[in-house]
Amino acid sequence: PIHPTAARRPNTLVVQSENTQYSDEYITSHFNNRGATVNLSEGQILVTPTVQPYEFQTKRAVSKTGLMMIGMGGNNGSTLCSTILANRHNIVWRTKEGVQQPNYIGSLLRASTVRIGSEPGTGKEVHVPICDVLPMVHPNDLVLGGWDISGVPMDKAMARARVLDYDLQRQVAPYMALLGKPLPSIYYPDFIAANQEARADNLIPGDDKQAHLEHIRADIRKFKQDNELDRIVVFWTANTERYSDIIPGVNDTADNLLASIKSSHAEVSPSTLFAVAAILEGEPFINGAPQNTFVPGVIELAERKQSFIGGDDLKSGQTKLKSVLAEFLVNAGIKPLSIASYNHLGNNDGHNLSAERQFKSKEISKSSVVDDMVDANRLLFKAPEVGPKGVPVGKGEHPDHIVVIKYVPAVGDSKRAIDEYYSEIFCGGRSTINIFNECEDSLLATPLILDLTILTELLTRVKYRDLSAESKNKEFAPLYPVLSLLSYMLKAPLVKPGTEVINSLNRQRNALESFLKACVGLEGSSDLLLDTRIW
Ligand code: NAI
Ligand code: DG6
Repeated sequence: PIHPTAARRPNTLVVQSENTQYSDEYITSHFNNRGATVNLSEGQILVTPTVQPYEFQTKRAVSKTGLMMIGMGGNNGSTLCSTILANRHNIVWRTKEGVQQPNYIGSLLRASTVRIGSEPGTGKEVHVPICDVLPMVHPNDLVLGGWDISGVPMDKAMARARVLDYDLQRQVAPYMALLGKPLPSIYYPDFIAANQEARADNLIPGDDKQAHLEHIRADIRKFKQDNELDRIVVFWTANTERYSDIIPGVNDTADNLLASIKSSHAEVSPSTLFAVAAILEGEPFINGAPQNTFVPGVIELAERKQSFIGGDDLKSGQTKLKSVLAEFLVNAGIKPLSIASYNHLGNNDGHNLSAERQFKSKEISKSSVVDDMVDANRLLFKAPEVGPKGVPVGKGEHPDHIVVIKYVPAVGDSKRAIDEYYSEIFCGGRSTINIFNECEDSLLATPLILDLTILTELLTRVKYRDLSAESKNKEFAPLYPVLSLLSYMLKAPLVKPGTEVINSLNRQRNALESFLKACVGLEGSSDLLLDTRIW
C-alpha cells in the first residue's frame, strides 16, 4: 500500500457556479475582493466596506518541473532527494518500531486539508487535501539536481548527513548514487563560516563573478534542456551566509547590481549571484536560508524581468511554534513580557552558525516573528512615540526577545529547543510557559522545501485581471514577482516593498487557503457557520 499523503489523486474538485469556468486549458474564476478602508478622524473610526472584482485564470496542465538546489549535498538537500526516491520507488524499511512506509507527512499541501463546504442534509463538513484544490505537481515527479561546493556523491552525502534510518539509507543508496555528484558551485569564503572550508572541493574555477553568473545560467539551461523541463525552481538550501552590506551604487538597483557582478565586486554574495542567474533565466528562485540574498537590486531585477522570487529562511520548528504561541497570547489579551529562545544542534548547519556573522543572519530572521502581533495590539503594548514630523520614532513597546544557538556535535540533526514565554496576566499576575521541543531538523525542513517548490510552480501558472471600472489594464497578468503567499513556510517572509509582513501562522495559512479557493471561485467560507448559530 502507498501512504495516502504520497498517493496520486486525479484533480476531481469541480466548482459548479457561474463564477467558475473550466476549459481544457484553464480554470477561470470570478472573485470579489472584500475589504474595508478606515479613516481615523476627530475621535471617530470611519469604516467603509469595499469590493473589488477580479478574475483569476489558472493553467490546468502542470509544468514538468525540475528542482535545482544550491547545497544539494547538505542535510536538507540529501534528505529531500532520498525521501523523494523512497516515495517514488515505494521503499519500505524496518525501524525498531516496525515497518515504515515512505510518506509526505509535514507537507502542508499533501498532508493537510481544507474545509470546502458541507454535505446537504446532514450538514457534515467536507475537507479535501490542499493539493486537490488546484492541479499541482506531485513531489515524486520533481526532477532533482543542483550544486554543492562539496563534491561528495549523493549516496555518500546522505550517509554523511546521518538523518535517515540505516535500513532506508541502505535501500535508497543505489538510487541516490544515480544522481551522481552535485554540480560544482561558487565559493566566496568571506560569506560562510571559515569552518566550512574543508568541504569546498567542487568549485567553478576562477574569481570572475560575471563568468560565474554565465556558468550558472548555462547550468540551468542545460538541466532544463537535458530533462525536457517546462520549469525549474532554483532553491537556496546551502549554508547560511553573512548579511551583505547594502551599498549605494553597488547593489541598491538592478543596473548597479549587474554592473557590480561585471566588476566582481566583493559584496556580491554567492546566493545573490544564483538569484540573479535564475531571474535572468526566467526561473523562480527561493531562498531557504536567512541571509539578505534579496538586496534591493535583486528585487528590482525580478520586477523588471517579471520573474518570481520568495524567501527567507525555512520556518520549521521553534519559530513556527512561536508564530502560533505569541499570537495566541496576544490575541487572548495576555501580555508577553519576554520570550527567551535557546537551541543547540550538532549538524553542519549548527557548525556554520557557530560563527558570529552567520549566527547574526539567523538571529535576525528568528527575531522578527512576533513584531506584527505586538503592533496589532496597542492595548497591551504602547505605540511608538510620534516625532516632530508625525513620523513614529522606534518600534514602540515590545517584549524582550532573545535568540541563542549553540553547536553541540553529539546531537547531530536532532535539534533541542527551549523557549520561555513570560507574560503579564490579570491584575499584575505572571504566567510562565516553558517549552522543550526536540526537532529532527532536516525531516521538518524537507517537506517545506517541497511545499515551496510546488506552490511556486503553481503560482507561475496563475494570472489575474482587475475588473473594476477604474482599472486601466484589463488583460490577464502574472502575479507580483515577490511571492508572499509562500509566507507560511518562511521565517522572515519577503513581501512586496511597502506592504506589511504577516508573521501569524494562522493568517498566513488563511491567506493561502483563501487564494487557492479564489482561483476556483470559492469565496469567504468563513468560520461564521451561521446556520449552526440560528434557529
Ligand atoms: P548543511 O550545512 O547540511 O548543507 C548546506 C550545504 O550547502 C552543504 O553541503 C555545503 O557544502 C553547501 N554549500 C555551502 N555554500 C555553497 C555554495 N556557495 N554553493 C553550493 N553549495 C554550498 O545545512 P542544512 O541543514 O541542509 O541547511 C541548509 C540551509 O537551510 C542552512 O542555511 C540552514 O540555516 C537553512 N535552514 C535549515 C533548516 C532545517 O531545519 N534544517 C530550517 C531553516 C533553514
Ligand atoms: C538552529 O536554530 C539552526 C537553524 O538553522 C534552525 O534549525 C532552522 O532555522 C529552523 O529554525 P526554527 O526556528 O524554525 O526551528
